[in-house]
Amino acid sequence: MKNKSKIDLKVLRQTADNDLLTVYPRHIFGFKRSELRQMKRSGKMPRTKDLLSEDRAKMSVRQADNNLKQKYEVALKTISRLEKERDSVAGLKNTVQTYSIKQKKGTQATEATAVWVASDWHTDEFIDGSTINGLNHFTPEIAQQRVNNFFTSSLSLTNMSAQNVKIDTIVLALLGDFFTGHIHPDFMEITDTEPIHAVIRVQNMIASGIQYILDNSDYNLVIPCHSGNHARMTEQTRFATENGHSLEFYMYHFLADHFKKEKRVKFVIASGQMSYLDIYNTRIRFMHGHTIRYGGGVGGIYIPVNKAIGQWDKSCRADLTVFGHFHQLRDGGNFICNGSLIGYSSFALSIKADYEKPRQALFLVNSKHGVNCVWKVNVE
Ligand SMILES: [Mn+2]
Repeated sequence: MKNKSKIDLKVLRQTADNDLLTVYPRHIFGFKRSELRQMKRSGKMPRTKDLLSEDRAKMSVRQADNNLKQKYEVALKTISRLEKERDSVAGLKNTVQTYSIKQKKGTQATEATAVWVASDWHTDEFIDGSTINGLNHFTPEIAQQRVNNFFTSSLSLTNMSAQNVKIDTIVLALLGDFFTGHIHPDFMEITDTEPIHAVIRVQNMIASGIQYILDNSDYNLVIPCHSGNHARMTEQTRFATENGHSLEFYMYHFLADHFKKEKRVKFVIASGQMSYLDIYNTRIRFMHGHTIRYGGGVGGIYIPVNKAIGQWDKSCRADLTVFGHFHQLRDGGNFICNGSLIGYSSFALSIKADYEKPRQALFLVNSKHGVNCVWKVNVE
């Protein structure tokens, strides 16, 4: 197709039906002069419009060729990229290597003490599920069952831990509010009996639980005791003389007397609102917790608790403060707040506590690693 560019399209259009040899005899569309003469002689001279459509068809084929070529280049690049990706994935496959971890068979190089935290049982109280959206239901019979669950589950967890670390002693922290009592007139309507009967009943539950531990294990028992705010016989909380008005303080002395001949049991009945116990290198402060002021602020008990601990640490520092009262199990690092056995109640609702199932805390104090293994013992 030589010299095609020299064709004047304007002229071609004018002579579309004429003999091309007349117009451009020498170089029309690349035909040789002799060929043109031959075509003229044989009467097969191509007409301009036929030649144009033939050319357009060729151009369209060429365009299609170009498109195909572009697609092919893109396809080649895609294949190349995918091959690189495949190679890098194949490379990764060979990078995973394992090393061998040797099984540790309880070397007993360290030892631990299990701390069971018992508080906020409220064993004489009724909870009508319909008053708290069906979230909990509680009767003195259910209380008895949950107390039994507390002792059996806690012993199972302690035995399980003792498979890997030497455990000789259980600290059973009795932190108060084992019954609701009648400190406010409306509590008379939600309890099944009077405070004296309630305290005798729960005293027997605790004594039975201690006896269960003695009968089913070889652990020694250290039992720190604190009164809750519900055990008082006064209308208002008394601070310096609280124990003198507390039915729980009285109960602890009866319990200590009951087990006085048992060498494996040691009661530590606090004279004040808090007591300290050193377990290895960890100093623990026990208390009921009602002297911590919490009004349901955003962020929960953490801020008021840390504020109180900061003040108490100025006079007598502790590594860990353990208390109940707030019916919500929290491990705050420097404190452990116990859950409740009664579970979600109108009290929890009124202090805006998060909903949680009835549970009690159990943790280990390790001779080398300090406080670890903070369990939530489900008592339901
Ligand atoms: Mn309380």
